[in-house]
Amino acid sequence: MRPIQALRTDPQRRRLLAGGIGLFTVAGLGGFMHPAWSQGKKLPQYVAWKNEENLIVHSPTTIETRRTALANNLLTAERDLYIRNNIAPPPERVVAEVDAWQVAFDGVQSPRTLTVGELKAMGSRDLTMVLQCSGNGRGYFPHKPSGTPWQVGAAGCVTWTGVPLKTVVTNLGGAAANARFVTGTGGEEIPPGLDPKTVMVERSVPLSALEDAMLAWNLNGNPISLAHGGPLRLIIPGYTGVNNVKYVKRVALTAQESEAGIQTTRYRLDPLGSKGNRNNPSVWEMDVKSWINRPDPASGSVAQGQVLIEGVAFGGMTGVRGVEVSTDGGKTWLEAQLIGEDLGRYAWRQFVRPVRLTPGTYTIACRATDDKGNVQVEQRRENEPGYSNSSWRDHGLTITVV
Ligand SMILES: Nc1nc2c(c(=O)[nH]1)N[C@H]1C(S)=C(S)[C@@H](COP(=O)(O)O)O[C@H]1N2
Ligand SMILES: [Mo]
Repeated sequence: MRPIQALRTDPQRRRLLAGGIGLFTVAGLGGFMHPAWSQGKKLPQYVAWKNEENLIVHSPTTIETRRTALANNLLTAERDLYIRNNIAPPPERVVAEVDAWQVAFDGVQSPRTLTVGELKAMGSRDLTMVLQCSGNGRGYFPHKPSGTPWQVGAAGCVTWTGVPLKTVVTNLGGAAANARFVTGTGGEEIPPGLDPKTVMVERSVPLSALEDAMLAWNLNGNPISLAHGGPLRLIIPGYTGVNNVKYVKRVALTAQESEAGIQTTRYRLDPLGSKGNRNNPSVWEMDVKSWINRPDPASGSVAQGQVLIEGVAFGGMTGVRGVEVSTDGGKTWLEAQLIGEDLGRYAWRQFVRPVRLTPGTYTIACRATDDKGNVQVEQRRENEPGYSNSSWRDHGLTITVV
């Protein structure tokens, strides 16, 4: 009934996994990389259960989903979902005992620690949303920022099951009077000898995010794998990937933002050529964005005649109202049709537009409009680390029709 789960608890896989975790070694502030990693394209062993043919392995801790895999399904299977880890995750055994995982709650009237078992008793709901790395689309920045050159596949659309954070906060007497942020702390062990602030994954988001935030134990109906943040993940719908803290061990409603480097100097929209600075805007809410998944130029040329242009579109904090498609690099636009189920405002929609194409070279593009009427931007917002690229021009594709 749950083939993925069966695979996950397979003893052989566990052994492989133990070997895989050993791959993580410290590489300074940049994160964790296998020193001898070359673009081997092989899945690292801790995620050997993933669908290799649907993935692009940039490094053992940065794995991207192929366009074609995103095109095939509305929801992204966990086996196809991208991976981005900053430091080595907690030991695999923590996902064998989901209900025993503990989370400390602070910045509430009655601070206390609760187990996942106790959280499950508070109720649950499903929420479908786009999970997208802040750096998705970084590969299109001409200044070649440091960091993974993701194109479109550092993103997926998945369903989480968990308890609304608001319910937990209410059960703990409500927010502390001075609360302005929701701060989540990842459960990774900090390697000895390192300053925790430089490596810990602790993110703060504005308190308004409490409205739809949740603490999730299931992904697409199964317990979340360790790779994706099991036993428990803090979900901040509409916010970029980094704000969705995996293996969350502490949730605090705080007066100040976290002092962790991942909050203060990283994930900031720093001007080109400048260093990370806490006075620059933090990467939080996602903008309206869309891209084409098919035709995929990586799959070769396209046969003349009717061509279906397919893709996905999402609004970030709202749903999408429509998508337009261009076959002439954005000079003229055609209305596309939204297809498939509407799984709520945080989910993406698939779209399709049939066009007739004769042999030649075409620049195809798409641009979405969200429910509030915001149109996807034409130009990227330049920033040194290469975050938040929603530019429809950058996401255009050149296809050859024969
Ligand atoms: N605890 C913890 N949470 C984390 C991270 C991490 O390294 N540790 N990476 C963040 C980043 S940058 C992204 S894009 C997403 C990736 O989620 P995924 O690997 O499940 O796709 O998790 C976020 N949450
Ligand atoms: Mo990310």
